[in-house]
Amino acid sequence: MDFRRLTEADVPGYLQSLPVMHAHFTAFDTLDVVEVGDGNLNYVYLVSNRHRPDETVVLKQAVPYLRVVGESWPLTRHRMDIETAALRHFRALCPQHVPEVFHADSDQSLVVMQRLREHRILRGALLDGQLFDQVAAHLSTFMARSLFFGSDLYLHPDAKREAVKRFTNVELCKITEDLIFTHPYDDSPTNSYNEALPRAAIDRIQRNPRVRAAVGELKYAFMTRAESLLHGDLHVGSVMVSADETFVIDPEFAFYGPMGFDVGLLLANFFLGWCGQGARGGAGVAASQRWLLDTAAQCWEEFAHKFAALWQQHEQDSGFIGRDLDGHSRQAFRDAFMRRLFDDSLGFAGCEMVRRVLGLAKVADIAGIDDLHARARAEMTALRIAERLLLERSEATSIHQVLDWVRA
Ligand code: SR1
Ligand code: MG
Repeated sequence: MDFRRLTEADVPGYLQSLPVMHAHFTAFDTLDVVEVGDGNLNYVYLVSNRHRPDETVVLKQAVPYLRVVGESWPLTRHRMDIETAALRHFRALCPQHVPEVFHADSDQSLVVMQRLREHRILRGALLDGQLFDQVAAHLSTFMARSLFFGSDLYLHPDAKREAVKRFTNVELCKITEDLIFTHPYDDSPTNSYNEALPRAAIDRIQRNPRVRAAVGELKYAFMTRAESLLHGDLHVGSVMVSADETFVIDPEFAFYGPMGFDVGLLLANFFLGWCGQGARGGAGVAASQRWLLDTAAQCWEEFAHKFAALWQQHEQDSGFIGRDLDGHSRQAFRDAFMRRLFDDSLGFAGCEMVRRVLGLAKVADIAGIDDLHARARAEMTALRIAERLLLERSEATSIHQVLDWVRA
């Protein structure tokens, strides 16, 4: 069937035409549909039976252009096939942290999935001052399992190469290459700057040869190092939370890339939240900022621990380096690997922080600050932290040292 963008009015009829939806809804003429897509790419409909609120799903549809820009930025709808495949893949690895897919329609570039009724987008919840005990434990599990089981440390090389092919995500990787690694470092027309942000602060990043070299190195790693299947956009807007549960959503940017990219984006978003909270001030700021840094540290430490544990547990099966002649070579390889992963994560965190200040897609934590001078203070702090992450990452001996850089 030819592609057609569904409107709110079309959704009940579309769902009724799907046999699988009859197990979810007892009626289709009492469905309420609300479009809530506040993301940059797609349309997202929340559907619920007004007489039975527990009968509810989410329908997400890709359009052949970038929604945030409009039809002048065409984009194939292939991203929805990637997103559906990634949701299914991650769900199989972490059913407690990824929503279930009920139906996928490649022709219409849409997916119908589990609605997380009790959950909120983590970024918004944090901005409202909510704090969550389990987030680091849950996200570190998600990252450890997704990054380990997608990698050559676990998969047979043939299966890994097939997976790299399957998850080749040409257009969305290009968006990331441009928006994260290229445009923020030049006066690109896609950039936008807070008018109160001093030009010197922008130049300090854009005209710094060492920063540009560091970012070049990270961009090259992003483009060439197919280590594992990444979520590809793992910021706090891609996480939904309740008091007890954490779900990772929106993996349309999934592709085979360097593991530190996922870890780094997540760390960066906690740091950006810290910068924003500091500039906003007000009651509860100290607790929120403490939570953000504790959560960042816990995410890294628990991730590293869980990832290494999975590796050890599966080492006999994969025999990645063959015989361990002196009894230490496997551990030596693992230690060097984890060190590099930490280094990469910090570098990618730096790139994410720069692009959220200078580039096209901002974060509400900072861009939502109405007082432009207060916003500029947050932006300058973020750029200062980012510069350090980019230039000094290989000198950091622990995540706690990095937190000192954030607080400095
Ligand atoms: C134009 S797309 C901008 C950003 O939105 C997504 O969430 C990704 O972060 C992308 O870079
Ligand atoms: Mg998204």
